[in-house]
Amino acid sequence: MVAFGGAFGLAGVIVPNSLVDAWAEESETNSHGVGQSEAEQGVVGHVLNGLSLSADGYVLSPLDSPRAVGVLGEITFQVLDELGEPVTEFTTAHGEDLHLIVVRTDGAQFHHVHPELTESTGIWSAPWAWGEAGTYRVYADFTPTTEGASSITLTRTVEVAGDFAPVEKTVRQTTEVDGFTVALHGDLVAGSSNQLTISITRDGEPVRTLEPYLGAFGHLVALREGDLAYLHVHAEGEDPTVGATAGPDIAFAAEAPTAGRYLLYLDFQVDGEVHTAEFILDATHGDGTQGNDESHSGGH
Ligand SMILES: [Cu+2]
Repeated sequence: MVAFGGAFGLAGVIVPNSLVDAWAEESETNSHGVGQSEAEQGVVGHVLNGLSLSADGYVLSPLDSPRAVGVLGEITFQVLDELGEPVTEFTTAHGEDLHLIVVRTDGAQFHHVHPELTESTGIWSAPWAWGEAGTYRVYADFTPTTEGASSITLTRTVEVAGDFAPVEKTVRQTTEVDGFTVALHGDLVAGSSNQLTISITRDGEPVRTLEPYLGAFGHLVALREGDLAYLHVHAEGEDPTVGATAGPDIAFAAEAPTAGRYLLYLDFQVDGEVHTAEFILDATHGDGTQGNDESHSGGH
């Protein structure tokens, strides 16, 4: 079973009604992985995304960004090919040629932005200021123009000088953001696809005016605590048409590669504004036992 960012394997195991759509960024628009079996990938178990600065011959260059907290500047980088040449053409996926996710390693300070490409140089840039010190993981999520290419997620670490107090990562299934209450129902289970439903209310009233954002009513990024492996899940159902609205519930099919703790970030749009709701969830073992229980650490 391929899951958790099996960007190439996913399409090959798509089941009717696209349950496994989960965990693979852009699987519906880039379902080119057909025929590439796990065996061909030479991988036993899950293929995880967002753990390396290189993949499939592509390399994420070092990033340049403001040197200190609170300084407004730019974050810039290139995607390089195997010859070290900057890549200047990409396949648009979910409305953008490249999605940049930035998060501190404690899960705080999450950002999802869309930098601009200077085609003559292959340099991506976005206005940037670090809000707090700490160690950050930056993920560049893109799809090459190569025939049959699947999306790729490359990552690097950036250190921002200064003191910081890591936030505590306790399970959080309901969260408040910008006046919205966002509740997540359902369980993450290792090795099997499960439905997660997210319900959005404002002042106690269900929100029925969710708007499509980048081609879906909701984008869910999940990071595995411990290595911050990356996955990107899109809301289930038909791709929304322009002008369509949805809510208060959005459903996702999700499968965790292992038991343990996951950090989840939902991007949703209401009245033209994008909001990000953060959750922390423990995935259970397939047999229903808790994943993050310390008492298990020596037991398996
Ligand atoms: Cu994006």
